[in-house]
Amino acid sequence: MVKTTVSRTAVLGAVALSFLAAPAPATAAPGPATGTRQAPPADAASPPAATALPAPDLAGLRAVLQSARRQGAPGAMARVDDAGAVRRAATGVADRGTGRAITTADRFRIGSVTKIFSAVVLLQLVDEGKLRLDASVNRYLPGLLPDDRITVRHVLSHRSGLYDYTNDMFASSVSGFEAVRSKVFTYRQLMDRSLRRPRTGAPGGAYAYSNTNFVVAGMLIEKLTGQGVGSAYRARIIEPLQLRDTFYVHPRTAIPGTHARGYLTPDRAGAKLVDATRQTVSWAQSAGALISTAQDLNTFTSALLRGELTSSAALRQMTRWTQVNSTQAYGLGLRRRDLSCGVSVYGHTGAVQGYYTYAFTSKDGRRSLAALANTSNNGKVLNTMLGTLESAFCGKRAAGRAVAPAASSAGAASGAASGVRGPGEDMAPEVRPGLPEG
Ligand code: REY
Repeated sequence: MVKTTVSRTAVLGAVALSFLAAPAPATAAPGPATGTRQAPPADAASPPAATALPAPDLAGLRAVLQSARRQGAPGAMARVDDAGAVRRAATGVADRGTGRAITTADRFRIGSVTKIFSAVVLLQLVDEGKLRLDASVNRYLPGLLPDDRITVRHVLSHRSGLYDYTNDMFASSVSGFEAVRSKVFTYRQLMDRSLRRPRTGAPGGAYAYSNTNFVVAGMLIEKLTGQGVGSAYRARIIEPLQLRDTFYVHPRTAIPGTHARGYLTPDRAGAKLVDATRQTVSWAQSAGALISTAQDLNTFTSALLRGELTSSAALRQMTRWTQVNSTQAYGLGLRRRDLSCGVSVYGHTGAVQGYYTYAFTSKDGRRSLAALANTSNNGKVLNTMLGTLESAFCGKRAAGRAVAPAASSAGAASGAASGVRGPGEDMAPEVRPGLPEG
């Protein structure tokens, strides 16, 4: 791909320069006590080996998307980029008003997939010698956190113990959303909402997903680059990779260009979906406010795992894992999911009102999947969409598993036997979706 070749050269040039300027990579800190697994870094200098993965199962992928629709998503789509070959699947509508069919070219809100972008910027700053992963956050942002022991690494791996303010904000999904959809928050205001609550754990302790951590990440980016996060994403990731459909428009509320509208599922069973498309996403910002497309997300996750965005030392730091549960681990702004066929994939999920996103790539970055359902607050749909990963990376070996309907509670829905887990640790406990009746 010309696009990737050109940008890759440019990015590698920048990485090489930053290495020359600042040869000291992050010092290796002891990992968390439980279940770390080191993934070898992708070596940016040598071409990746051919992917030895089962062929993607397009029929299985379509079945997953149709299942998500039956469970309440107005539309669902997925795109697989596999070493230059593209596979697309889509069903349902992008817009319930006009009835326009959803396509894999539609833009959408990617929610917490944004966290990978924030982490990449910070790891680039580590490469440049401007940030140390094991330094106290307060060293860079004096007085911000109530505990000097909280490090940059703790924040990026969700082991800071900082309370997730979205627990309170979205305890009630629709009224919580309506209360913030037009609001513009400063990072300080979001931090205050977290810090007025007790911390959930000791610095460096257990993994506990919290958006607050990536508000801190945004503040670090602003402090160290002198730019807003949108400018930093653009200069360091969007332009080098030529991501033409990726935007940080905060605090503007419209998604530019052709996009899928997003529909929030109310907590009350049977209530009408709420069109949540227009919002500032100010409650998330560097934790979740980017807009993108499936193609751009595949380019991005692939480039990251191929070592094109950071040094290999930095990627090694991003892929030092804290085990989350039997099928998931978290690195630095990056999630690893272990699929039913034994393949591990690397990326993130996203959940902002109206949009569920999955964006993952293989270890060598040669096969990537991005999938969207244009609804949220629907545990069945979130769980079902996990099946897109199974179809994309396990192929027919995942047959019969991916479309299994969610069974019981949100935390462990339907997965135990198949190795597919339901929505569990991807978001703060109080804002995890319930499984609607029926
Ligand atoms: C926010 C609530 C979940 C979503 C969250 N999102 O932490 C981050 C992410 C940015 O992408 C909302 N849920 C929904 C509720 C539940 O309101 N009461 O599902 O639209 O992980």
